[in-house]
Amino acid sequence: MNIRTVSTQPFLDQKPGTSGLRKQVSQFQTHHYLENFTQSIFDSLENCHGQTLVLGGDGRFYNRQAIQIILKIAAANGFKRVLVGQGGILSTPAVSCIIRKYQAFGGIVLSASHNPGGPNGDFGIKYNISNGGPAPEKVTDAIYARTKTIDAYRILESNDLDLDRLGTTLLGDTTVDVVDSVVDYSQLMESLFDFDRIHELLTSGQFSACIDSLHAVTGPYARSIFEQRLGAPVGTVQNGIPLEDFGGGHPDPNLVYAHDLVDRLYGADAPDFGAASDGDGDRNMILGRRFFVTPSDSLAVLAANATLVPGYRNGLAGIARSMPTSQASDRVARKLGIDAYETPTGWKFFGNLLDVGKATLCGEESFGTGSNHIREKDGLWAVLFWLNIVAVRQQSVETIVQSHWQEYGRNYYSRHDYESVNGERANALMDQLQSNLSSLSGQTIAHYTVKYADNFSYTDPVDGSFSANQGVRIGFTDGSRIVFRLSGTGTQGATLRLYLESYEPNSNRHHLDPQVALTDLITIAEQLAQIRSFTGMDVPTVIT
Ligand code: G16
Repeated sequence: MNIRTVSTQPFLDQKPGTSGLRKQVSQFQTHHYLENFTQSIFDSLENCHGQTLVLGGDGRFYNRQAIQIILKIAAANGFKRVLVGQGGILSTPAVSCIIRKYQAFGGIVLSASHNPGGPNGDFGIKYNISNGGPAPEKVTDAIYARTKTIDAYRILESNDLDLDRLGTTLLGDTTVDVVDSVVDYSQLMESLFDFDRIHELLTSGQFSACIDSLHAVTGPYARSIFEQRLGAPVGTVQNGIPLEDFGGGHPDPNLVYAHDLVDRLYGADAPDFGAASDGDGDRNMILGRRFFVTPSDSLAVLAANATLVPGYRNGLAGIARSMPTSQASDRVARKLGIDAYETPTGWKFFGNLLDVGKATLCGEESFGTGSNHIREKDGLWAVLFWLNIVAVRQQSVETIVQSHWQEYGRNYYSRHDYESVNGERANALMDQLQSNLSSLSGQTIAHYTVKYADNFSYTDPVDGSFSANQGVRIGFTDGSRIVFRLSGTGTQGATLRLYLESYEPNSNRHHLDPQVALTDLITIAEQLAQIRSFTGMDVPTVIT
């Protein structure tokens, strides 16, 4: 066995963001760049000698090359076994599922999630710990610290492995198992949902669905689960073949980027149900016929209906949401008499709550929903959850959401993104907001009175870890909110996110377009933050 120690120099831009390290492909292709980061991960783990690692990615450009490199570094660092998805393909939820099922030490997911792919697109790498979830900040901080001092990495000299053939090979002293990408995940789904009922629904001839994989990782999972196992007609899954550049698209399941699906669901002869997922399969968007379910509402509806689903029949321990996510799920928690948690943005903050059984369902406004079945958000899980509810209630998506609003009131919600803003200007906007916060409390703006104005911080109730500067929030006495934060997942310039929420108890006023219902808050946000002048943009890039 020939292990080479290669001298290297640190790169100073390897700080993991909201979800791992994301950069343009060209940056990852820089000599030693991926190698440095991978070695830094392994150096910051307690002892990876003799351990099992799970490895896979969303199939984007550079996935296969990166896997070959990581396999050789893992072998040189003494891992006993690596489970790698066939063809290098594993969705983020599947990695989480496999880590837990096989009690692996951790896993590496190669993805830049919803960011575009291809040679000119983005690439990413993130490390997940033994609970199957994203590494918490103390681990990512340690990785980052190591990237700043690294001077060598170890790599096995060996030929590339055949990633397409299932089976076991030896790489130095490391056993590499190329595993089926879908089967473990699909078994887990079958253990949670009423597959017989969903099968009945999908084969009844009375109900049609369209699942859009956006040429990203969920294609093989969705075809296997919905078309082969659950009997949906072939063609129910569209854009189901993972492509290295996602067919030139932007694998982000929202109303702007999943336009093929949106056109179908809002067109003539629209199907009853539509769903899309993102690059690595952890996000979801749910649509009814000519009806969009906001991710915040989706979490609330799933929570309110959870006992209709076998895996959640015994009820929920608690519901957690990220701070900018609407408060709709808090109302459900209150009614159910269970705890509601508010965490910073980033799935990693749910890990402890799930591990100790404080929360069962979690969700984020950024099209992420999930539960304690794994430690990542899970796109196809959310689709199955919705189909299970529809199958039991025998009602349309729209009727289910509207009756939810009737019972709980409607939390009007929208997010405005300003992408590719000059980084300095974006920071200046946030600084200016921050410096005015203390004077805002008690002020009346238009007909809103400010109840609190602060920069959100969070103390983890399980391990006491503290996270500051998680977003500026301005809350009003009627429960409305405006939140500002800078995204931690972009790769070019800064992305300003503006989150808007108002509460409407009166069901006669539940039919408004959210942009209309939120007009006053949009005006106040502009007044407070001077978005136009700081960003130089008159309108947001994306509104969801
Ligand atoms: C990641 C995180 C999510 C977060 C989202 C948006 O999702 O896992 O928890 O909500 O980014 O983060 P930001 O607002 O900082 O861009 P994904 O699907 O990109 O891994």
